[in-house]
Order: sequence, then C-alpha cells, then structure tokens
Amino acid sequence: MNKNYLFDGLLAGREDESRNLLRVPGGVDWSYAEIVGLSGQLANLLQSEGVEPGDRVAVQVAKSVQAIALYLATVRAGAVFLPLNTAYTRAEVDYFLDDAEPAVFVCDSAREQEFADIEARVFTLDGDAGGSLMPAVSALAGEFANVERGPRDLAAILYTSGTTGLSKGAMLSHDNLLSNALTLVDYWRFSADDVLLHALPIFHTHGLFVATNIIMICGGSMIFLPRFDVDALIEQMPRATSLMGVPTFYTRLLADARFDRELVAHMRLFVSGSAPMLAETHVQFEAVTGHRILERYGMTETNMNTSNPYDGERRAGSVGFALPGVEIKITDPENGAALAQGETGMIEIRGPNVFLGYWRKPEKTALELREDGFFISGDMGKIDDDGYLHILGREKDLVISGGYNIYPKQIETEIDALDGVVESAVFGIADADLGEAVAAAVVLVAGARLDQEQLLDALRPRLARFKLPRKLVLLEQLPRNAMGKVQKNLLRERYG
Ligand code: MCA
Ligand code: AMP
Repeated sequence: MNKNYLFDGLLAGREDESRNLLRVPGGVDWSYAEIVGLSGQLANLLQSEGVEPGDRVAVQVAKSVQAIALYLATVRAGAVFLPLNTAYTRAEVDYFLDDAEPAVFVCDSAREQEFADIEARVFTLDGDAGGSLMPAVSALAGEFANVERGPRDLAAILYTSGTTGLSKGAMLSHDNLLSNALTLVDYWRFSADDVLLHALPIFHTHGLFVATNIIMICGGSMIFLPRFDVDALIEQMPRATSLMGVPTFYTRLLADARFDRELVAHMRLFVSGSAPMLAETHVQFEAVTGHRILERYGMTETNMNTSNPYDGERRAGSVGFALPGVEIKITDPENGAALAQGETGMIEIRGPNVFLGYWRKPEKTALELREDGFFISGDMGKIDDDGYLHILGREKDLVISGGYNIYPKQIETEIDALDGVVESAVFGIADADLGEAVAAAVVLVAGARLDQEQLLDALRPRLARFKLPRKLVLLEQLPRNAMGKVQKNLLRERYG
C-alpha cells in the first residue's frame, strides 16, 4: 500500500483493531477497525467525486464519529481537510469557500438550501449521522488504497484571523501534525490505557489534532461528548483518565459541588490551553482535586509549542518549556533581536510543528514567518530563571473568549458598514466565565436613531453568535491618542 505519512503515522501503532476508539455515551461504541473502514468508504466517495490530491474538502458539521472518519478519509485521499466552526454564518463561510475553493463542502442538512448555489459538490452530515453523506457511502468498499503523501504535503488548512480582520488559511503539513502529536504522546505519557474525555469542538487544533491525533497514535480511546456540558462530564469522569480543555471547562467544573477528589480518582491528567488560565484556577483546582492542571501553549499555525512538565513542577501562570524539537526565543518586537532571559518581548517559535505558510497569501506569510524558520507569534512573554515561559500579553489585537479567538477588526468592519454608524472600537473585557468577553463602543451619525438591540440585530446575519458584543455602548466619540489611534486600553478601563 502507498505510504500516506500522516495516516500511517496515526494508526501504525494500533495493535488491536477491535479496540474501541470512540465511545459515544447513549450511543454505540466505534472500534478502530470500524472507523478506519468508514474512512475508507468516505475516501472512495471523495475519489469518485473527482477529489484530487491537494484538493480541499471543507467541512462545517456537528461533532460526530462520522466527522472524524471524514477527516481521516480526506487525509487518505491525499486531499486537504478544512474544518469550519459550526457557528459561522453564510457570510463568513462564503469568504472561506471563495478563498479555499474546495472541491467538496459538507454541511448540516438544515443549511443545505443556504448553500445550494455554491460551486463545490455539497453533501450533508448531521450530528446524528443523518444527511446525504452516509447514504452515499453505504454501498462503497471500506478498503481504500491510500494516496501517497510525504511529510511536507498539505494535510489541513485551518483559518485564523489576522489583525486586518481577514482570515488567513494556515497550511499544515502531514509532518506538522504527526510530529507534534508524537511528541505530545511521549511528553504527556499517553498510552493505550488512556480514555480521554473529549468535550471540545473538532473544528480547531485543540479538539481535532491535539486530542484526536494523540489518542489514535497511542491506541487509547475517547469518550466522545457532543459538547462541553458539566453534567455529562461529571457523569463520565469516573470512566476517564484524561481531559483536555480550555480554562472555562475548569472554572465551570470547579463551580460544581459534585466535582471533588473522589470523582477524579480515576483521572491521570488534566490539560489546559487555548487561552490564559488564571493562577488562582490552578491553585483552586489542586486544592479541590489534588491534581495540578498541566497548562500548555499552542497556536493554529504551530500546533503545540510549550508545555509544563509531566513530572516536575507545573507552574501556575506559566506555559512551561519548549517541547522537544521546538525552539522558543524572545525578541525585541521592533527589530527582532534576541533578548536576554528574563526580558519581556515577542515569542518566536521554530520547529517541525511550524506551518508551511498562509494559503495563497505569500505576503502575509513573509510578515510572520522569518526566512530562518522562526514564526512571529504575536504573543508577548518572558522566560523565567528556571526556563519556564510566561505569556504576558498579546501584541495582536485579539480577544480570546472561552477559547475562541475573536478579531476586533472583523467586528469593527461589520459595525462600521451599518447605516447610521460613523465608527466603532471592539475590545475585550474581563469575564469570569469566558476569560474575556467582547465589548464594542459605537459612534453614530448625528441624529441616527439606533439602539443597542437594533445594532445587534443588524450584525446577527453577518457574525457568528459567539462574536456578537456582549456589551455595546454608544459614544459621542472614541478616545484617541495624539497620533489619532483609538485608545482601547481606556475603553477597557472605563467599560470593563
Ligand atoms: C458559546 N458562546 C460563546 C462562546 N461559546 N460566546 C463567547 N465565547 C464563547 N467561547 C455563546 C453562543 O453563541 C450562545 O450565544 C451562548 O454562548 C451559549 O452557547 P453554548 O453553546 O451553550 O455555549 P457553551 O456550551 O457555554 O460554550 C462555551 C464553551 C465553548 C464550552 C467554552 O465555547 C467551547 O467549547 N470552547 C472551546 C473552544 C476551543 O476549542 N478552542 C480551541 C481553539 P447565544 O445565546 O447568543 O446563542 S484554539 C486552538 O486550537 C489553539 C491552537 C490552542 O492553543 O489550543
Ligand atoms: P489560535 O489562533 O486559535 O490558534 O489561538 C492561539 C492563541 O491562543 C495564541 O497565540 C495565544 O495568544 C493563545 N493561547 C493558546 N494557549 C494559551 C495559553 N496556555 N495561555 C495563554 N494564551 C494561550
């Protein structure tokens, strides 16, 4: 059989095909053999639809076992997996479809009509496996001769916004994904005995690549929950060994009296990332459970960069050490010169985890990816005396809400385009549940009679709901400094 670098790497260590890969509470269990078989059927379908190596397969579907099989199928067919947040509106999805020009688009059947006019071949897949995709593969063979792919071939494109407000597709190679997952299996001591409680969405790096790739490599299994729900997590926790989550998972669990030492007795590891975790969450978690959360730092463009140690001190407020094979340096954001240990500057990253560049945007790639291979993260930080990395802020204008990245520029562009609006400024405010929440200050045209609700209503068809401002204030003018730049720090202080 042809060598397919990522697929072979993910499933090579599997000793017993009859083991369960996915357990779906209230549903059926799926063995490795069954999922691989379904991925073979799906790969046969993609090929019969004319999907060629390098073609994009865009997917905006609810979390399901079938969606995982579709990811594997796309890789096996030599194509490029392009997952999209289910919350994105038609207007948002249009941008990705225009930019990536996928050959196939899979969406929820409730939205089939909305996408009837697009160029790609459309299939539908619902959270309960309904829709046109599964019937289309039911008669197809599970055997599939994988398309040959090497380490530098593209495996996935994940869109991430920029400070310009326009999303850029981060091109991830087979080796980017495989090398990082192999490193993490080792670093976090994952084995076939692991049962990962999977409650993250599968359209981002965290839930798709970190969680799923690790488990496939180690031959473990996942309890596959459709979404984060405290009750479901508490019910399943005694059967699991590990959990990966954003800080909101941990603050919500801690707020529940049922979450205690006894409940987590079977657990080996709690990982947090995607957003800064408060040191107090770390401390409180240890007091309640006896476990220290292992915090790590990653990005869509780089997968995982650093991690607190498995053995050794997991330091609150720190994201730990560079992973094996990954280099981290702190530089002067003005000129890129390396700074001394202890000084605060731009975090730059180099290693096999670092992406190939932005899809069809070489000029953006050149701005962020240096010729020597270092990626300029946009995160500010320092390395302390013991070598631990601390993230101390962001140079990029970004709000991270419940682990979702929200780029103010995109929201400002949408608000500014509304009739009756002169300009706006979007900024993050502290939120006990989500870490940060989106706030907007809006200046209206003199005499315009728009209120907050009308503004939000006008934004709804344009923006995913998680991006809608939770707080919206109407101002006469925006605060500006002498250079004319909007002072978001003042807005944050005043309205945070
Ligand atoms: C849902 N809503 C949100 C968010 N999530 N609003 C702001 N920020 C959010 N994160 C809104 C919905 O639109 C809805 O609004 C209302 O909240 C309730 O929706 P529901 O689905 O019930 O929300 P939830 O269950 O409370 O979800 C919160 C959550 C979820 C569990 C924190 O957002 C989540 O699973 N986040 C994880 C994100 C993630 O995987 N990030 C990794 C990407 P309305 O009422 O108006 O309809 S970062 C990454 O991959 C990098 C590489 C890394 O380092 O890991
Ligand atoms: P994304 O664009 O979704 O890949 O998000 C990546 C960004 O999330 C990083 O550049 C950081 O700003 C942030 N991030 C990820 N993990 C952490 C963490 N453990 N602590 C603080 N910020 C984090």
